[in-house]
Amino acid sequence: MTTTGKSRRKHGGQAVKIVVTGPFSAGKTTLIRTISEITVLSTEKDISDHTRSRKAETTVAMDFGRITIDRDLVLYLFGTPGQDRFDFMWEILGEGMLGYILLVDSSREDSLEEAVGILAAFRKMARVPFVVALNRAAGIEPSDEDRVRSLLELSDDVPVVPCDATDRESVKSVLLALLYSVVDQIDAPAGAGV
Ligand SMILES: Nc1nc2c(ncn2[C@@H]2O[C@H](COP(=O)(O)OP(=O)(O)OP(=O)(O)O)[C@@H](O)[C@H]2O)c(=O)[nH]1
Ligand SMILES: [Mg+2]
Repeated sequence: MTTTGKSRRKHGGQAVKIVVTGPFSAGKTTLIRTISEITVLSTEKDISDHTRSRKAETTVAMDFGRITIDRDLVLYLFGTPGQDRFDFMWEILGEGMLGYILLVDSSREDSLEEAVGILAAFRKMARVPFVVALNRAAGIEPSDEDRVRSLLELSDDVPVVPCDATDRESVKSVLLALLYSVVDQIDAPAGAGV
């Protein structure tokens, strides 16, 4: 990968790096497994602390998957750990990304609160386009989106989209929202939307 997040592939298409980040247990590993056309390389380890009551395993380094959009564009998906004791991985995985998905578990208030700090770290790391995906979003009201926008201090051009990380079409639409944002940013004045 180059620092622009793009690299030439042998047959002339582009390979780009997309990062999926977000709080503990938001659904990042699930999202990548749902969409990847290759078996996802995951680094999940048993949880030994109090968060074990929520699930048995957590990502400790990364998830890695791939999706071919067409012969000219292949996305490499990198999922981050959600627990902040592994936050040193965020910067490593963020290197050279074209954009990122901030995935939040919209059924849990603390997920949104954790997302604030993660987004601050990512914004500091790279001024690249991102989308906020609200996982488990069934029943989300327009007022909930306003609350997310205000808490995360999002400008209007940052998409906030519902997501079901277990559903391929839903994950596709999240990725498309990000790709449209990337295209919009290419057309927009420097610095807009990030
Ligand atoms: N119903 C439902 N369950 C989901 C969805 N996404 C994830 N889950 C479940 O939620 C739990 C956490 O999902 P993970 O994909 O491990 O979450 P993660 O963000 O990778 O978690 P960490 O790596 O520990 O931060 C798992 O038991 C998933 O099966 C979803 O969209 N709908
Ligand atoms: Mg994970």
